[in-house]
Amino acid sequence: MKNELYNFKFSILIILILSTGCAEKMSVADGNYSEQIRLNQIGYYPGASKKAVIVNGNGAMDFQLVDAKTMKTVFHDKLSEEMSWELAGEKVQIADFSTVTDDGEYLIYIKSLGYSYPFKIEPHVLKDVFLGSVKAMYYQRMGMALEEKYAGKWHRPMAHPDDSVAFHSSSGKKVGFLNSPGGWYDAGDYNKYVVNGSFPLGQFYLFQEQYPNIIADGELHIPESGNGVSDYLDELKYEMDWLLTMQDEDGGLFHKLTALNFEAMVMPHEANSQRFIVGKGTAATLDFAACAAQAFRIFENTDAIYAQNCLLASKKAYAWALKNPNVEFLNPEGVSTGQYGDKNFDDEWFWANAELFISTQNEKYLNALTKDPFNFEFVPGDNWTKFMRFMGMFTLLENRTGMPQEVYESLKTGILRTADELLKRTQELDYFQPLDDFQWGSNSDVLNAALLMSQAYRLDPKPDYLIAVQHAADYVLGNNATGYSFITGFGHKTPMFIHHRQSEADGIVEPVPGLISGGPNFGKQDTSDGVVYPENASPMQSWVDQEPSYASNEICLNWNAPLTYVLGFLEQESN
Ligand code: 9MR
Repeated sequence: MKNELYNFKFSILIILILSTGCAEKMSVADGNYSEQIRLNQIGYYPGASKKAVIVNGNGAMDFQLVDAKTMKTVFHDKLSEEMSWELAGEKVQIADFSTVTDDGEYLIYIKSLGYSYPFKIEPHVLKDVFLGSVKAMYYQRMGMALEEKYAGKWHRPMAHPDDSVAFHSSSGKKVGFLNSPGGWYDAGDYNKYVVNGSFPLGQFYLFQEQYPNIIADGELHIPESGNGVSDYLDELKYEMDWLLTMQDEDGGLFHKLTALNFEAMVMPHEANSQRFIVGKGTAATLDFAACAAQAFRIFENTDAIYAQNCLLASKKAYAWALKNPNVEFLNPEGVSTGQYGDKNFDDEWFWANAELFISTQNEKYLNALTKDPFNFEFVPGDNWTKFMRFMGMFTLLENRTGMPQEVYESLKTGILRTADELLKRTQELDYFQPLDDFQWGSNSDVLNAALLMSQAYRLDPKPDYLIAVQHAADYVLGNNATGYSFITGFGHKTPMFIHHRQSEADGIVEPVPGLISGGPNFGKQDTSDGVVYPENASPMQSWVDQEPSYASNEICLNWNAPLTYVLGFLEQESN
């Protein structure tokens, strides 16, 4: 990578020395790119819609597309008229180079601004970042050492064995310990939460169900590589194995395994506060029931016994929820880590009923999920409380066996309607993103909206849906009001100071790669902890690359999962 970059810069330098003096061109050789040209910093599929956003172009009228090898202009066109974009507080113009389809590496050049970052046009252009988004889950593993041969410079010692975790009184147990090893760290913190283990795992499963075994055995380079099973399944099983341990004998799920308070910004093996099994509730139990029913279908072909165990566990959880339909989780006194709370369990019931119906074909689940009108409203923010309703719908639409035609039709109509609303937004909004409300984890809302539109594309392959999903990927990869590609290690300007304990404490300059930052958050809840955002930051710019910014620059499982889906979907549908 570094060599490539060096060669690239060197060849530009030679060409520029040979050409007559041009100050802007020299600046590329210095790695001095214009941050006012916003685009997908990785690149575009040949057939994709390709639009860069030019911020404050100083009256610029046109742009050139320059071949990075020859530095010759291969395409030029007019910029769009200047528009005012309120959400970003910017004046912008669009450079549309969709008609360029030849493979290559390019830069955009605008006389008054200089060069954009170089980017590619080629098939499978997002494959590496797609793989990186899954490998990131390996880097989140606990309960095992990350060996250098798999983790490279981010290797680290064994930490958090979680083999005898004390029960907190909120769990309903008074004595004993739970053996609950493994799984992924939720985010920048070292705790694990059943709600936010099941939900992202469900999103990862959705991709596997729709595009099976896209990642081959060996492709992620993880300890299980070479066992004859897709590395994707191996990685997901690491989290599933842990989730199964969080089920109590009566079927209910403990809410989380956590220290009482968030640890200091230290390495995992230095975060040694006592951990507890905390709480037990309906949301965690139903989310687990849904995810474990999905796991039955996902592992059926590779490990039938494991698959059956997952289904049994799912039914047992569902039975507990029937008897305990309203057990809300609230952090007990003395516990201040993530709450992942929810009062309304309709979405969780819907998801569990849908997955159990498809996995068992038992009509009682179908009857339960059709008793209330379907709700198709897409609402951003705290998506671990509500997006799982859509997950249930996607599963129903994907697996039609046994489903009454009218149920199918009504789901299809509803999803397409919501997708059309989101699509309309992408055609109107600042960076072609489907979202104008930027809450905690807004990047995942952008990606979940894209995931929904990708389901619409599977139901009705209108090119506009694919374009909108592509634009959501462009958004998180750099075509946004911050000018950052939000995925660590992928792009030219990426977050270097994510709120992630290992990345902060490991002494390595680059953060752990493949993790998506939460993104702009107009709530800026961390200002009370001293985080300073740019003065008068617009909603889309309420993001800072600062380690203390847990409200804008943390990473999280349920943010990476839709990233993986969207990138994987594009890899499958755009090539
Ligand atoms: O993603 C969660 C966000 O929607 C909430 O507004 C926020 C505050 O409750 O919590 C976020 O989840 C955090 C979790 O509680 C603990 N691990 C890190 C998560 C990401 O910030």
